[in-house]
Amino acid sequence: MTQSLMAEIRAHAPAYVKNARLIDWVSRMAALTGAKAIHWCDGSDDEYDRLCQQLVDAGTFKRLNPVKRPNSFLACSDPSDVARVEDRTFICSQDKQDAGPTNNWMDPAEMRVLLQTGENALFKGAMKGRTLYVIPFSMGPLGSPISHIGVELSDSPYVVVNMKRMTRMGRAVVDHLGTDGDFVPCMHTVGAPLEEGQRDVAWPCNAAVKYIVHYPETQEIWSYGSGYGGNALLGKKCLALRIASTMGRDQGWLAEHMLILGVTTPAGRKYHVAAAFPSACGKTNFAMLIPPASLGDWQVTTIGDDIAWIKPGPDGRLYAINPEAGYFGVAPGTNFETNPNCMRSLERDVIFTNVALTDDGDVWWEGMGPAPQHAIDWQGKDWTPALAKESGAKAAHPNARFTVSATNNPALDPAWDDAAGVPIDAFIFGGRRSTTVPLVTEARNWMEGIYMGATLGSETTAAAFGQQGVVRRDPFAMLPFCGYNMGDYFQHWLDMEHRLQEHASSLPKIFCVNWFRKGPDGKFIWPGYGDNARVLKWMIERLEGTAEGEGHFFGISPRYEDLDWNGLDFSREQFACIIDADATSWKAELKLHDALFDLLAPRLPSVLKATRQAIEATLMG
Ligand code: SAT
Ligand code: MN
Repeated sequence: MTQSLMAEIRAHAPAYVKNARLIDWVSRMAALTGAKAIHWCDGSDDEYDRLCQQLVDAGTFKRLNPVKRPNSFLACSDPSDVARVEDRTFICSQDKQDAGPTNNWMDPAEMRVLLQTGENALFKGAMKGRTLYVIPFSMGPLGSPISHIGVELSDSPYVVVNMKRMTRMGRAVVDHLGTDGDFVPCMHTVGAPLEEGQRDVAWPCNAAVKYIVHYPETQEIWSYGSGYGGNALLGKKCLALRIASTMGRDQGWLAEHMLILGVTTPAGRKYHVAAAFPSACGKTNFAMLIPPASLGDWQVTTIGDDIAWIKPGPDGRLYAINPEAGYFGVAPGTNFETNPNCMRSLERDVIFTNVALTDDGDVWWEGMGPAPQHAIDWQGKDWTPALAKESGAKAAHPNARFTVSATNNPALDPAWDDAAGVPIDAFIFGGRRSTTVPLVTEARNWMEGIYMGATLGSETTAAAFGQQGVVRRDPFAMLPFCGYNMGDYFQHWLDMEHRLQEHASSLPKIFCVNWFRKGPDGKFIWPGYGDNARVLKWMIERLEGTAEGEGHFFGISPRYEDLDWNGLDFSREQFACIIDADATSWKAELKLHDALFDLLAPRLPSVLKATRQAIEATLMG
């Protein structure tokens, strides 16, 4: 870095930027990437509007019909860039064992050569012909003791406008940083430099080369080649989960792939529940659910739909914040029956990605409602119901998303932005399992609950690139998001029990659920969605000590008479099909647990193995 370039960048930084480390880093990154200009994002609505218009002019965005969908846009990505790329995601810790067998690892020094310092380093000249956007953001309420600040440098204006919706972004964050405040540097390029006179494409990315890289020890993120979702909005999975999980390990707190919801009982008592489900398993739907009126006056409010940062408070309870400020949710399957609150959130000020465009300038996706006679699909081709029938062509990509501010959600909890967080009363672990796992089971103690989280399995979905519908172990729904060795992560959760018990207060209860059991006809048996409130009600009554259940080999599940069936026609026989845990399938299931435990063996806490043996012994008995 030459003195003169440094001075030039300092001159271009707005006067309010006083953080020397930030200015120095931006200068070095501008030089490395060869960006043609630097834009310091102030996070204003005005800036958002200007960038959206710029994206419209560039062909990345289509402005939707302002009467039907005010101030909303549709972006369609390159077909090579539609989901997170787990096989291109790396945890570059010094010691390979610290990344563990469930993460891709590369030596940090080697990775730096590849990305930054080598002769053909990928970031060298990567932003040629493009503007480098400086995106300061806070994960969590600005100034909360649970929050952390990041700064993303990106050559994608699409990223900027998404970060505006998803985080607290802009000048206030830089003001908060002051002269020497700390931040996590997040470097991002779409990896598509523009030569002099070269025309840009609507969705620049690098179809061939992608790297999503984390250095946990130095707390840095480097992302190359993708403009999509968790690959590019670096505050989300990269910072709020992979980097934050290592901070949590070192500092005694938890960064989790969990929604947070508030439940208010008819008697007016308020509880908070955090629930881990893998990507695209309905976290957003659960976080916004509307209990059926037939249950009485139960209310569910949303604190977060994807990520929870959870810290022990001085009273020994766990307090959670949602580090995000918006939702990046799956569109397909969302409709006024499955998630009315979500549909209302999507009425205005939305960025849609990879859904279909209707002839009247609105959006449509599979499972939204009646299909239009004609639409333009997410790849820009003509789509009709007849064509779909013939070829199975989807109008929207199965991982199509909406980006929207949390404040659009009519069920937003009044405490969603509370810097102190909300006290957690229960944890829920759930996966997408068509067999084996019962509708709901309560762990009898912390250990049993940790076992449920650790052995969570789910059938894969379109949220990640790769084969869909196969069961994979997804411990705590964190497999793609844990920034360190999964065995150490289990130990960290186990240690939490002692940390909290020092304060002699009650630990949250732990439950495991499965909404996705299928009958012999291949159809889901449980109605799900709003009716999941019946299960939630049982859990809350268990907390209050007013509901019964029946113990079995890995916990306590409700009997038919323990759930509230008011307003739902669901037979004893149907219930038997989704609550049973039969010995034969569980012996096979335990073998799958073994496969995970063997993989993690060098650092697997021995109590997990012992719990597994105890379950088997009861099964055999
Ligand atoms: O693309 S994201 O990683 O943000 C979505 C998800 O997988 O949950
Ligand atoms: Mn997620």
